[in-house]
Amino acid sequence: MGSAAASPPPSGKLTQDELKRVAAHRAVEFVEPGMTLGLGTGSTAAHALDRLGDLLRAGALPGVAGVPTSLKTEAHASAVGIPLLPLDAASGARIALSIDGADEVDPDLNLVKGRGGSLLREKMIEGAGDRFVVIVDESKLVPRLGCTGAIPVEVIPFGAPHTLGLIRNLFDGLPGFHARLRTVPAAKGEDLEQPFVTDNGNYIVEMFFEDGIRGDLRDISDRLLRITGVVEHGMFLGMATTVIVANKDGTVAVMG
Ligand code: ABF
Repeated sequence: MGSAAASPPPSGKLTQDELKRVAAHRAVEFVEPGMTLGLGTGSTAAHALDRLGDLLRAGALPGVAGVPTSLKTEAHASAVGIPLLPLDAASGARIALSIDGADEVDPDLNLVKGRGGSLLREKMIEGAGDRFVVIVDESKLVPRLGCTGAIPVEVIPFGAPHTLGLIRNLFDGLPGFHARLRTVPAAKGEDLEQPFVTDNGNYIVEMFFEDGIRGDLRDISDRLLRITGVVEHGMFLGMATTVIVANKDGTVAVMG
């Protein structure tokens, strides 16, 4: 994948988590005093929250506040002292910049997000802002979306097995395709796995494609969203304005 800019490698071999931190810190360099930020979810975005907290405490970013994309991020941001705002244009706080991780990034900078379960709030908040900076380590770069795991779809709990059936019908006969309801292990004392429940009280359908999803992604997106019962899906098409990739060799590529 091409890159617009690459910085020299830091010395020594970095772990995957250190690579995530490198990408996150680079993204935080885009933050300016007074900005309202979209605050992402996941282990990469967590590094950005920590860095923002440090800078805020040092007085380097006066007036910065954030809109959290999940309850977990809300708790983390509060703990590190980032002032929080709701997603509400009426507050006058337009989101200037969102920073978040991704599960996959394709060569057109389309993303799979939401394997952490927060895709709906992420899409609402990151879609509402002026700029969306995605932070990943190199392992997230893929030739096609859906290559490394599920593409999640948030559905309402009512009739979820029915909605799952309608999603399956969309890809009927496609070799290697399967879909299932995401579950969590049975709680102590319970026999059965339970559906995973999102921050919005919804369920997640996971779609799996052999070698990734092929075809017109916008058309597929439209067809998914036309299914009554589907709330949103985890393909973020044309939304990323910048992707920051921390490479195993220690270089950082800034794309977009
Ligand atoms: C969020 O966190 C999600 O949309 C994505 O599912 C995940 C990426 O996680 P990590 O940064 O922990 O790899 O951004």
